[in-house]
Amino acid sequence: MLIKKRTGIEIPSSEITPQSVYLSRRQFMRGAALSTAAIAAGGVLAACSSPEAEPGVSSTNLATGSSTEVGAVQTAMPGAVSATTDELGDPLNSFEDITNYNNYYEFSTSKEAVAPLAKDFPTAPWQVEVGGLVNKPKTFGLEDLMAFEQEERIYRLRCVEAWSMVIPWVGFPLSKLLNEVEPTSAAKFVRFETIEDREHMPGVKSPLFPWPYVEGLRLDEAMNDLAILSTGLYGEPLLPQNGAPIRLVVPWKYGFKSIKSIVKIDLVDTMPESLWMKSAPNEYGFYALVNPNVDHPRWSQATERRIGEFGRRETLMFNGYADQVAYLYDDPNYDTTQATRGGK
Ligand SMILES: Nc1nc2c(c(=O)[nH]1)N[C@H]1C(S)=C(S)[C@@H](COP(=O)(O)O)O[C@H]1N2
Ligand SMILES: [Mo]
Repeated sequence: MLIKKRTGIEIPSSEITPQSVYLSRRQFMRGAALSTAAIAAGGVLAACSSPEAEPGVSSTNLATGSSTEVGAVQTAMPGAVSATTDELGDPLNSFEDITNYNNYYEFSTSKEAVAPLAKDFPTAPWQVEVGGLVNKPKTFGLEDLMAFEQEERIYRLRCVEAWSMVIPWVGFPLSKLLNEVEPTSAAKFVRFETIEDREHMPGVKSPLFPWPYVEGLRLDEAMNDLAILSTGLYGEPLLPQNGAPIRLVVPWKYGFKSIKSIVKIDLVDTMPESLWMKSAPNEYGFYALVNPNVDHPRWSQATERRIGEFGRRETLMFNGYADQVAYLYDDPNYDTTQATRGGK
């Protein structure tokens, strides 16, 4: 995985309206993106914020040191990222794919319908209430979330439906937010909740699902550096279809764990029951670890379709992040078969 630090801006929260927070944020993202791209190319790559790729301009992947032709990659905004591939050498998915092929059941169960339906979803002002078993409960506004140093993280996203993408997220480690509220020793799990906005989300009228969307992590999983809260992608603020203004990204687990548009985070002592555990406990479990050896009851998980590619590729254990996360599941009594689907 590529981790590139970016410097955060400090906006005095008392002096700004939510709208200006958003605008400052856009400017920040663009500025940060440009300087990162210039560094990535060793000064060779001209800063470019246009959505068109510049054919033949080379950029260096900081993780692997390998060079790639920007023009050969489908990136919509090459100037806004520090690399054109993930650390395995696979190209980033295009901005177009990432923002038009979405799972977000609050809007629609059709992936292509989400973006147009979510277009006017209001993402500012926004608050995330963090509480439960903590010493310092706090409600974070957008400006508080943007005050965390924003980093670029290029991660694979593997959906349980067996498709995948490589996405250049912008965000910050979840651990930073959790440390700020100081979980007590009784806290064992983190429970996340998505907004339930009946006015703007046509899908929540569906009685088929137990809204709101809820997900959870064990506290030690949540503290792992790979778990981030994302505020953007391709150097731009998140669009509503990707979970604006703030969503979780846990790349070693199936995509449904990466809950969107979070309004509530609670530290709890028992395993939270997610929307998917309630709706289909035999198919979707709490851990949901990406595991090519454990099939979904209705399809194989051995391979996946990378969006934008022909054919299929092999699915990697923990989605290719075993070195960073395998220790979390070392317990000899731990049953990864169960962990991948239902149960503990
Ligand atoms: N609130 C909410 N979060 C959600 C979902 C959803 O329907 N509602 N879908 C999940 C699934 S199944 C996947 S694969 C990812 C997709 O994220 P993306 O659309 O940004 O690629 O979001 C996850 N987070
Ligand atoms: Mo998914």
